[in-house]
Amino acid sequence: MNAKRFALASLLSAAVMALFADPVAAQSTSADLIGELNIKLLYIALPITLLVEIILIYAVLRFKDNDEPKPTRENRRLEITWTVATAIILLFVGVASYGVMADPAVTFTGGEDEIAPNEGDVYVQAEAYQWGWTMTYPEEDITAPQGDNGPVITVPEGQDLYIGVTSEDVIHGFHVPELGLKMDAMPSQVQYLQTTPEETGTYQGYCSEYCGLAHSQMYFSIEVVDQAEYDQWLDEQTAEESEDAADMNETANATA
Ligand SMILES: [Cu+2]
Repeated sequence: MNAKRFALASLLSAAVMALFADPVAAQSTSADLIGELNIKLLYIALPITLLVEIILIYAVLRFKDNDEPKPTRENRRLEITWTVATAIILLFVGVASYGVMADPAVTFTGGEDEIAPNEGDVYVQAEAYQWGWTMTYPEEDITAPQGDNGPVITVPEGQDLYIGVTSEDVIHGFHVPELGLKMDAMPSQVQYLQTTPEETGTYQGYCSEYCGLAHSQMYFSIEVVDQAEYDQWLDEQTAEESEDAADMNETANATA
């Protein structure tokens, strides 16, 4: 392979990689941050990979028939260059990663009073058990209905969403890959997630911590709808809950 062809092949593979790394439309602020960081790191890693591979292949082709290899000579300038270059790259990776990890949309460290502080914010409590999820809206006093694949959390687009994740028994994991959400569900401890869904749709959720026999069946989903649809859904749920309560009262009265 001549140098021209090699350069062309390198460029082509770089283009293909960039194509695959092209971010899909951001579904939430959390997924946004994580996706952007991924791309930034890829742009650093790509040229380094190409440079190393080119030097390696060049060295193999150029010196493969060399019968009298000479020992490497010390080159202080080269050593200083690669030490400084590595330090700069690591510093960039560290600063960029810290910026994302310190963002509340990735790591929420706020206290109780910072949970859903604004009007329109939604707070959902996700309680895991062996083997399923109980999803409740403590402020509205409703429980998320069951869908075909576990409970369905309905939330409005463009509003801050807070999720308190906890467990009844063993350690589980709350994971919605497309929304960039992941949090361990620990018994007797509530840990919070914060995000803003930016795209309507249905997002599949999983248990991400192996927790026993039916671990693989611990599905749930998050349904992101527009505000009007959410308000309507909320009204329906509230009406249903009070109907259920009335039914229960009637049954209790009838048996009394
Ligand atoms: Cu589980």
